[in-house]
Amino acid sequence: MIKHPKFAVVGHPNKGKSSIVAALAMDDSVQISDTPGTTTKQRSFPLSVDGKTVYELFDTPGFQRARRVLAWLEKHEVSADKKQEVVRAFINEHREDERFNDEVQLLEPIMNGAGIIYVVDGSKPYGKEYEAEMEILRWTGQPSMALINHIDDSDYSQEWKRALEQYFKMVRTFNPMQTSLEQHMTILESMAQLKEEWIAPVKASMKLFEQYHEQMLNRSAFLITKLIYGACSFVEELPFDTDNASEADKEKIEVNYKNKLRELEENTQNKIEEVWNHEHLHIRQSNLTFEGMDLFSEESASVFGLTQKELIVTGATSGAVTGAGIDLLFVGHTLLVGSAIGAVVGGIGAYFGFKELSEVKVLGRTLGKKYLQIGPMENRNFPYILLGRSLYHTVKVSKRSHAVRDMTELEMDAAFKEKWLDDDLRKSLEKYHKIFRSGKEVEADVLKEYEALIGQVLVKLIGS
Ligand SMILES: Nc1nc2c(ncn2[C@@H]2O[C@H](COP(=O)(O)OP(=O)(O)OP(=O)(O)O)[C@@H](O)[C@H]2O)c(=O)[nH]1
Ligand SMILES: [Mg+2]
Repeated sequence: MIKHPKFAVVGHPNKGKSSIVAALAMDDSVQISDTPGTTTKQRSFPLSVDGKTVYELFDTPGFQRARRVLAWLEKHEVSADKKQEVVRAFINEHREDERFNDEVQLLEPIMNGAGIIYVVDGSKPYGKEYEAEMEILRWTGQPSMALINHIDDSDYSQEWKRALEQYFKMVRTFNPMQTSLEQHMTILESMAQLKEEWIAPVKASMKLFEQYHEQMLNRSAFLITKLIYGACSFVEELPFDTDNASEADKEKIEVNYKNKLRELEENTQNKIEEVWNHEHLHIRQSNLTFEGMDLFSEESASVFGLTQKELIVTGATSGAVTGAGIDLLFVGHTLLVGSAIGAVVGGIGAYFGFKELSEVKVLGRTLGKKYLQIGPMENRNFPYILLGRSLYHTVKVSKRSHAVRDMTELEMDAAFKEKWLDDDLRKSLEKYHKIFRSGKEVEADVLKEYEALIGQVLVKLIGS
């Protein structure tokens, strides 16, 4: 069996080496900080998929005394085939030497057979001081590539490329703060090219990755489907003892109902974060949230919900309103309020706002006990809002790199809806939302169909 490929991530201090290890090994335990010299020891981070190690990355300290080391090596004038031995001799002689701890640590995995990934910061100018580092790496004789990371916005990548290309046969740009399957695959592709023996195992790991990615997409689609169906069909009850339910009772059941839906959404978000391997977010008790943008807010409805016109058009698919009818509704730019449009479209009112999510009904039971009931969801916009939020959250989680350590809120992208929802899809979705809202038992096949639809949307948004 071929052993899995190993790569040592090396470079100057504080250039994002550990961030790259965290992103590529998908490991949150990698130490990252803006203090130079954070990593002081080499450490291996194997990446396993289904219990199989696909590759192993070594996080290493940055070069500290590159010129001194190079001077030491160069003192031993040898032919090219002996250079590796000189590097080995350097390691052996300086193992206990504090001054060269970092160089010994970073050279060791390389001399044990790891390929080299040399990391630079393309937002800082190139300088001659890096040449000693690259020269040392050349002495190791190991296959190598360079990755340009951009810690800030400035861009010196052209001068970096010119310099790096003299030392490395492959130079790529990589952003550890953002992950996508595509970026990961491109880097793996380059890694495979470093050494002939690595082509097969790296290709195999690419295959595994794609499968893994597909699994994560499918599981997310399943969870989102469960949420939309669960939330739309959910029914809340509240018993009351007096003859008539009080206003307070009615308010209470509405509050409970909304809270339950919020809770369903949050539970789903947590599960999706687990699917995408972000368990650490829970440990910190702060996951990716729509901070300040409640599920039942106007803002949420305007970013993720359907517009009035879309609602009407979607309603029209059930045959209630013709094209002419729609124009009539918009005469003089005066929009009819929700219930009025509802009346025209036929069927349920309350398209806008959240006061009318669902009617509160008073129901009786045997033995004279009465109770209030709210749900299933009557508001037609609600499933689109909840779905939009779920998709948005999933996209953000899937792109969130393991190198990102500070928690941020989801910043809003008002154009998000255009990226996934078109007329056809809306019509397809409406068919299912209608079933979900009906409160009737839904067959497993129907849920599977909806899940497939959501799966396609996720592929479009995240990539396959
Ligand atoms: N904005 C941004 N910050 C980055 C990027 N890459 C790294 N950083 C930040 O830069 C700092 C250094 O990153 P590390 O990954 O710890 O760097 P290192 O090269 O391992 O540093 P040492 O172990 O100290 O040599 C951290 O605060 C990172 O969050 C990037 O692409 N964008
Ligand atoms: Mg580090």
